Parts: sequence; C-alpha cells; structure tokens
Amino acid sequence: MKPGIEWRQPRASAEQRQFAADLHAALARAPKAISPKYFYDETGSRLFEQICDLPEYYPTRTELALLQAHAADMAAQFGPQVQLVEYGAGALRKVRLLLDAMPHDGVQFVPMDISGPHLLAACDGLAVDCPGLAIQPLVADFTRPHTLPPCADGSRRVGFFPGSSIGNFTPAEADAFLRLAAAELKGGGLLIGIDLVKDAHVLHAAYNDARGVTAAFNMNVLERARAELGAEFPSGGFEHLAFYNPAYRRIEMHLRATQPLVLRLGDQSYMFNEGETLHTEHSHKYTVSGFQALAQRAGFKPGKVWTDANQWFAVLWLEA
Ligand code: AVI
Repeated sequence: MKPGIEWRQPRASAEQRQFAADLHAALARAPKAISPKYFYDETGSRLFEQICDLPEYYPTRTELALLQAHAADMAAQFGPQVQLVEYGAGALRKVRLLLDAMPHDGVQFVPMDISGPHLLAACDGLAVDCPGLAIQPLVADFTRPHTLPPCADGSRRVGFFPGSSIGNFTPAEADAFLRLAAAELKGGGLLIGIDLVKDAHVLHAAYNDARGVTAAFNMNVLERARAELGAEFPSGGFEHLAFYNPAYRRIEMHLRATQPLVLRLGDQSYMFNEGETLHTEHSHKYTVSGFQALAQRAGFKPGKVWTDANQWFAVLWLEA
C-alpha cells in the first residue's frame, strides 16, 4: 500500500449488522436456532424458485392449479370494488391469476414486500400487462405495524397471502399476523394458502429432493455468513437435515455438525458437538378445521375452501 493511503475496512450495511447480531444470538442460545428470513438473499431466492419447480415439491404447483381452476369463484368472494392487499408479494405470479378473473376498473392493488427493488420491478411488468389497473406498491414488513393506503369509497379491503408462507411462522407469529390482518381487513376478508397435513413420506421427499436444491438452500444461511460476515467453519462441517416432526405437525430444517467443530464469527467462537444442529426453519402443516379455528380466534369467520383431489393443499376464504 502506498504511504499516505489509509486502508479502511468497508463498513457493514445495516442489514449485515442485523444479520450478525441475529446470528450471534442464534448461536448463543440452546438449542441454536435462527430465523428463516436469512435464507433469502439473491442466491437463496433463486434457489427457492428452483425448489418451487422440483418434482418433489408439490405445494407451488398444487396451489397454482387451485388458483387456475377457481380464480373466478375466489374473486367472487371479494366483491366488485376492492382494495386487494398482497402480503409478501414477491414476483406477483399467483395474484395475476386472480387479477385476470376480476374487472380491473374496480381494483386498487396494493402489493407489499420488504424487498423494494424486486417489488418495483414486478409492478412495472404488471403495469405493462394490465394498463387499467391501479397499483400502489408498499415497501414494508407486513408482519410489523404498517399503514395501508386508504380504501377508495365503496370499496372493501381484502388480503391475499399465498404459498403457505404462514407455515414458516411460529404459532405465536401466525396468531399475531392473523390478528393484525383481521383488524386491517375488517369488513373484507383474507384469501390464504395453507399446506395440509399428509403422509410423512410425501413431506419428507418435498424437503429432501434428489437434486439437493433444498440442501443448498438450507446451507445458504451459513454460506451467506461466510461471505458477508467473514464467519469461519470447516468446509463439509455441516449437512442438511429435514424431517417431519408429527408432535408439532411441522417439517423442521436444521444444519447438523458432521464433526465436533468451532464456528468463528467476529471475535466469538461457538462450539458444535458432533450431531448438534442450528435450527433454520419450521414449515407447519395444518388441517383445514385446525387452521379455521386459529383464524376464528384471531377474528375471522371461515368461508369457502378450495382443495385438490389429494387434499395436499388448501386455499381458504376468511371473512374479516
Ligand atoms: C416459503 N415456504 C412456504 C417454503 C416451505 O415449504 O416452508 C420454504 C421452503 N423451505 C424448504 N423448501 C421450501
């Protein structure tokens, strides 16, 4: 380095500082556990898209088929004048099926997502395809208090939360989200996709695909920690573990230490015994009646239900 030129460590972004703080907390608790939201950087989001197309991963194609077959009936529950709020909107692939079944002049579409650039790009594409549709994107974390744009006169507000994303919430988080949604959708309702309890072999295969895409998705949490935070751990030190836990009716994903090892993060060292895990995700599976009871406690009145011939996935209408 030339004399007089000072080298400074690049400053971590606020997001990286939060990741570091959450990972320290995750590694310090017993058992070790981190939020699944850290799967979704660019690589993780791409891997998740690949998961959705895997032969073993039935939820995406089953829900898409339900939306394709019943979009008109689902949209009929909304009524003609609506503010349609999509929670965690992403690429807007599923909501397009609903929008195609609705007259656009009565719809104010409010897609909400925490990732601004992604959301705005998806909205630009939608605006080209649906020139008459009023689109008001909202960059926000829908699980936290937020302010929705006012509803147009004579409209009611309805929500859309597809993908069984509620399955990744803890029961307390699911309850908190449903209460928040019931309050802000009062007078309207919520259309929500949930993954149903089923044969454990089908579930096991969906989270242990033959190509190893789910394993790479799971491992991405630690790969991110290595790339973004300079975390150090032996290569091959962790393996993907996903299994159905019938007591909690959930798939659990973990990263399991293949040997006794030390993970270094900043100036801290965290010990893993052989077989010890970092718990990375829950994916809760529901029965229709169990989920309706949960929704009812949060302030909804259960309405129509659409499900596939195998009863693997369901889309529920809940009046708020
Ligand atoms: C986003 N979420 C509903 C997926 C699920 O099935 O729980 C995430 C996922 N994890 C592993 N495969 C897919």
